[in-house]
Amino acid sequence: MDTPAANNTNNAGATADSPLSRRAALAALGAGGLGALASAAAAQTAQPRRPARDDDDRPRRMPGWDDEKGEFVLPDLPYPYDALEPHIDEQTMRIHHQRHHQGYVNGLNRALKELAKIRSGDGDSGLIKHWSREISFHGGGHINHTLFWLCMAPEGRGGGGEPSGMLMEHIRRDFGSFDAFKTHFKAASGAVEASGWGWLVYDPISQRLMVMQMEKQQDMLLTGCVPLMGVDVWEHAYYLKYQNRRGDYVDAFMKVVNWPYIARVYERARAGQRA
Ligand code: MN3
Repeated sequence: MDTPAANNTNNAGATADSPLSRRAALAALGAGGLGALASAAAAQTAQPRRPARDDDDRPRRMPGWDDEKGEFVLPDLPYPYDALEPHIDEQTMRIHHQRHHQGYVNGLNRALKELAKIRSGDGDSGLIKHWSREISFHGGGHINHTLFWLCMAPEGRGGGGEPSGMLMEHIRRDFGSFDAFKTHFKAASGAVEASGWGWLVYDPISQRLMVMQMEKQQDMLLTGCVPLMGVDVWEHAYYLKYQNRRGDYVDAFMKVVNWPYIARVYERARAGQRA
């Protein structure tokens, strides 16, 4: 199976201060929402790195989009379906990825096609609002899940443990301690009403880390914040194994968090802020 990393042979490998990374990060910070999430996903393409080149302004590739087809696509997982066992079970991962995430990809592509039809005069312009909402919902689903898979790694092989370096320093600065952050994150994620997400985000105005809730796939996230780490707390993400014990599932998620990846996303977000 191709991994997203293997598909991303055209990543720029730019340093934090190169023109390309500044542009990408600025675009993300300016766009907020889907754009910010997309940029965060692009940060994972920094592997493998090539030396930065000033004239290298080729577009950064990221999982979830097929340039040739001009469509969003389901990205491969960067690990096998059973790799997060026993914390996240294989059946949940398979259904979540192949059914739920694929559904959002399909819904997003459909909405974009319907809007293109309307623009060409071959559609019902009264449905622009409907299809725009579909983009927010399914686009949110696509980007959130693309990031979610990248936020995790098998325990002991990139997943679990604690962050290090600047990310850890700033978690301690902004939450008091890593334990206090975990308690806050678990409580916020556990308290999302109905279906939604818990996120660790970087706020570019205060230049601080924050924990936020997201309802559904797209509501309540502060515009301009860069999502760093998200946990899906829709029931489809945990019900087969954890039933109604959402807190146990969030604890399990913390055992497979890919902190090195999240630290790279954070570096990129901060580089954009300095530019
Ligand atoms: Mn989901």
